Amino acid sequence: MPTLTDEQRRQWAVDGYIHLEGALAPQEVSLYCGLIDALRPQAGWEPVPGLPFGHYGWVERNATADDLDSFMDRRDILGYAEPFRDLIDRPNVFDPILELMGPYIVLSMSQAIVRASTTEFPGFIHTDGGQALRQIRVTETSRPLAVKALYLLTDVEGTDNGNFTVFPGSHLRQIPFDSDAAPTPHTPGAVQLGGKAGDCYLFSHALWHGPAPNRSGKGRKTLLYNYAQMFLKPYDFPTIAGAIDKCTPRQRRLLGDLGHAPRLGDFFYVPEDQEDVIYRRTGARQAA
Ligand SMILES: O=C(O)CCC(=O)C(=O)O
Repeated sequence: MPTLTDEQRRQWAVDGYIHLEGALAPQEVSLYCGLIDALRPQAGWEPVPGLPFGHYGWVERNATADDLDSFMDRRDILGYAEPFRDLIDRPNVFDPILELMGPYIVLSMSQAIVRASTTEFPGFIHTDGGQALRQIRVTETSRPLAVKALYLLTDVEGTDNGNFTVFPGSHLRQIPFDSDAAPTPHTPGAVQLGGKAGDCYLFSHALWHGPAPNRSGKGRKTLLYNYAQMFLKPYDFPTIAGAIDKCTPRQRRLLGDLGHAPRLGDFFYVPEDQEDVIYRRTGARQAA
């Protein structure tokens, strides 16, 4: 059953993203904000000084654990609480993802970010997937290689308030990235999106995007889940193994449990029950 409207399909093809309003109910927004706050005193993967850009190290406790509006970037969050696992395949967001990507996918990354209100951070525009994927785009009629779901947990209006910023259409047209003209949240063509806590943005890995500066006076909280075609390597690994026992068969499959001991051919040709498991068809093997 198609879940996307014609307008959403158009927005995906032309702009490279879809804005899903009200994906989470207000009480869920409160729940997830509390769970993000509760991550700070717990050990986990975060950016640490000394590591190359974009790399994460294991930290025992967030240094700013007591200031809940300060910056935090925690990766690999599925092991911390069941509600984080619920978002792996939450139907009102996952069904559109399935419609866009098809059934041969994995969840490659989970993340919680708090963008602090500060005059220091200028924003950061990029594509997803690092140096290699930055140079790879697919056509309007192709399935995406990777799609991210960004759950907004803080109301954002105006500009430079931690807005999720996009360059509509840039998933199809390259933007120079290795020069002094690298895009910023204020480069012509940038659109600083507004949204309500509970909204979700789905966007292509190839879309130039990122956070605007945040001068709002409050931290802006988000959750991010990245989905990729199966042959692409997941970005997260450690607690996926710890969390997997508590997951449903479909969630386990999305985390890379193919239902058999590892063998060559995995993540290349899919298991015979892949579509049954992913579409949750009656009779799908429960052991997956
Ligand atoms: O924090 C944001 O608004 C965007 C995060 C982002 O750019 C990303 O997850 O790739």
